Amino acid sequence: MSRPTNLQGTMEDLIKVFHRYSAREGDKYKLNKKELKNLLQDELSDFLAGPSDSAVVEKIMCDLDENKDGEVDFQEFVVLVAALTVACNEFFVNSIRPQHDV
Ligand SMILES: [Ca+2]
Ligand SMILES: [Ca+2]
Repeated sequence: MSRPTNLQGTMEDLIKVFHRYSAREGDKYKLNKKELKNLLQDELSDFLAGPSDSAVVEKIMCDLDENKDGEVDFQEFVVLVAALTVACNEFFVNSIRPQHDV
């Protein structure tokens, strides 16, 4: 089987990464606070300021936990990924097209 297109591959990777962390404790399909912290630390430390700070993790957890069950499921997790991707894109667009004075 050939390697899927880049975007498909990226989506598969995203799912794999989520499950690598979510399966560690408790509910296999949800991230508890510790699992979320590990994921942020290991995977997103360049994007997020102070992922090892428990107050930061607490805030992210709170923001993401849409249904307030105290854990982050995949659907809630992709919201974070989407938000970070948008932020990255803005940075990228701004860096290749510098803003002109108005
Ligand atoms: Ca879990
Ligand atoms: Ca939740």
